[in-house]
Amino acid sequence: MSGIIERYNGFVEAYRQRHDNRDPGFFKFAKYALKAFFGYSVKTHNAGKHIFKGPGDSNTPAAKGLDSRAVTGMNEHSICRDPSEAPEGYHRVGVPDDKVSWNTPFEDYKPSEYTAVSVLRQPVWADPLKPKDVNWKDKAHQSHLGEIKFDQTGMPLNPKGRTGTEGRGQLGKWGPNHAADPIITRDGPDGTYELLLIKRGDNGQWALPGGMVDPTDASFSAAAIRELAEEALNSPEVLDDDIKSQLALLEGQLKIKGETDKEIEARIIGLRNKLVFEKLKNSPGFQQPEEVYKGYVDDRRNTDNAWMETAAYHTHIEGSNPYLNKPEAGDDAQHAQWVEVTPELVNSLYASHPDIVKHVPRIKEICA
Ligand code: RP5
Repeated sequence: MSGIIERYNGFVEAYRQRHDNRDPGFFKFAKYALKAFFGYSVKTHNAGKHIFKGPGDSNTPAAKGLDSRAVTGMNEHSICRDPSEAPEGYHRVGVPDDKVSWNTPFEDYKPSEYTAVSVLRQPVWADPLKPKDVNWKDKAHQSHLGEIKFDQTGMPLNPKGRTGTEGRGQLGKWGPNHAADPIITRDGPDGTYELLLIKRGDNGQWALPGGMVDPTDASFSAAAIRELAEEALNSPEVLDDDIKSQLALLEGQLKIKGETDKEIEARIIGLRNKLVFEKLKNSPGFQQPEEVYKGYVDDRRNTDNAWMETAAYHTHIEGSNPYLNKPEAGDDAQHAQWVEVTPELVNSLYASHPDIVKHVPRIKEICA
């Protein structure tokens, strides 16, 4: 069994390296091909389409019904405007606080355009190259914040306003990109309160062990539990005899069929995660996790046309849950562990996670 686990970890590392590896040659080719065949410019931008002349102009978002959702508290929309927070490949132009709202004219606004090569290659999780080819009625493209607004060229508009970057950045979908986040707490020693966290593989920040919703997830809460299993429950200790024997059986069958090591690893990971998820969702506290937040995430990957939204679910672990005793990182997380809740810790969490976890009354109280 340890062989399976070692190969599994090796597969994850190899996947991570492949995923991070940008290909400038391909990017250059894609840029010219897209422009030649679709008239779609990757690097240039059409500043004119974002020039809104004023409240009386029939092309202004206000005139088209973009409501006060766009005028928001700046703390909800500051990380995704901050050039120093931007992931590799993003070049954000400055958006002053008083020019964030699409309702405010910003004649000189020239956002830089960026869509990652990994997205332009159109993997299964990414949308078509142009927003007009998206099925805006499908479930995956509905926003927790209500109706999505578009500019006059058909580009979806970030409901919290300008970010200094247009395109999709690293996000696969135009408009909302849905995630689900589990908030798992337990009582620690000496009256302390603990939160199960991961250290993110991309920027090393502590974060909730959440991730993107898959089309196969039955619900947002199921997605949150699946992500918890994938990102934080990779200790061999969570593999009970039943799971071990099912994995060994699958490995044997695949070997007899002559599958490659790579294929075997991928299938073992898939089955392992599925079995841990099934057991976890039937364990105490996980049948009906409490939804504490549904909305926008101020994520450093957001752009004017693609942004993160999440639904977060709280479960407090009473006593011992064998799956959660010894967290161990998996998927794209570097590290997983129970961490004592302190105001400093909470305020240092990734993206909007500080605000999201404060929806748990005890965490809010500790941070007050
Ligand atoms: C955040 O990014 C969400 O709240 C969620 O925690 C996470 C999902 O993105 P990946 O971890 O899959 O990159 O915005």
